[in-house]
Amino acid sequence: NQLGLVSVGFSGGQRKPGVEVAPDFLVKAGLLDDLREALGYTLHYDNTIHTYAEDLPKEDPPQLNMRNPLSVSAATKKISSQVYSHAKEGRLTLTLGGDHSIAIGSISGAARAIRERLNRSLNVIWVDAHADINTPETSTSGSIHGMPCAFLTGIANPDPIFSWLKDLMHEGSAIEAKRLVYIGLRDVDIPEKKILRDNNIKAFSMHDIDRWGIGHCVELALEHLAGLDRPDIKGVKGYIYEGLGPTYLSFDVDALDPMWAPSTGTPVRGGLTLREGDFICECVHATGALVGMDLVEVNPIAPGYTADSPGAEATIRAGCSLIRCALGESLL
Ligand code: DIR
Ligand code: MN
Ligand code: MN
Ligand code: MN
Repeated sequence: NQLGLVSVGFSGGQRKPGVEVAPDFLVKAGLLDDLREALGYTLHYDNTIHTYAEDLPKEDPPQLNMRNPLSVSAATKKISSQVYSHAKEGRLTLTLGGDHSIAIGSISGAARAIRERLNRSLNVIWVDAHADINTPETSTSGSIHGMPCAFLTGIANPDPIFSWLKDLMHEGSAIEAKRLVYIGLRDVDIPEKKILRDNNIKAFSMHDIDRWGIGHCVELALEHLAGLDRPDIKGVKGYIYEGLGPTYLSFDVDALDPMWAPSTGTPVRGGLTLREGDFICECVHATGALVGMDLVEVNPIAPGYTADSPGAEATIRAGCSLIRCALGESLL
């Protein structure tokens, strides 16, 4: 049970200060002791919350409708190699954000290691209120945390800002669009809806979850991914999805309803309960196919909150709970 932890204190993928302090608060809430003592992981951690300050340019004006493009590129390039170093040793990786732009790094690094070690393609389960699949052209905010899925799938051209990403790509993408599955969507921009349709990307919105229940939606999501590698096997035996390949879980805390996770940059009402979020994480853990996880967008000082406010504390506690569930807390 080897776990590689990367703490990322970076907020340049969006406009609200505060997500960069989240790893500090998650750690202070006792997360590391839980991982080591309750869950029995051997932790590989440099005890550093990386800001990549020495890599960031002094001036970073918007380019090609992206805010802080050079900073996000420099930080994610480093994150990618940090996650890769852990994953190439066969460790499960946990990346604590920071905003969701950091997934450009964590997922590209994990995908590279999985391809080199196992010669397999990485599956990604993206749990979020948002699809984060704008291209620089379709984005109305210019915030790169709304674009990671476009860069990872090759739907957005990494050149010239993320040109380093091309070295990690295989046949035009870091991850294949068919291996990306969303859960929890409810605030998807109009051009993003077209991107999802045009690329036939699997998504379970809050509407689907209301209609079919979280249990069935998670089952369908896992069946879809498992079927990509073993189309001959249909159905589920317990939680063993035969043939399910290495799978990455990228969890944006704003997937949860603001009742459970209010202290985040872009809260959207009508989200998952904490229990539904924990359930998704438990199911992914139970497959045995989880190779890495992000927990992003916890912002203890989001507008209207202070770090010691009940809303911020609830959000931090929710983040810790999601991580523990993905790493096996609920096993009996
Ligand atoms: C919006 C909001 N779709 C954008 N995105 C996110 O800025 O592109 N908010 N990710 O958390
Ligand atoms: Mn989001
Ligand atoms: Mn939005
Ligand atoms: Mn997100």
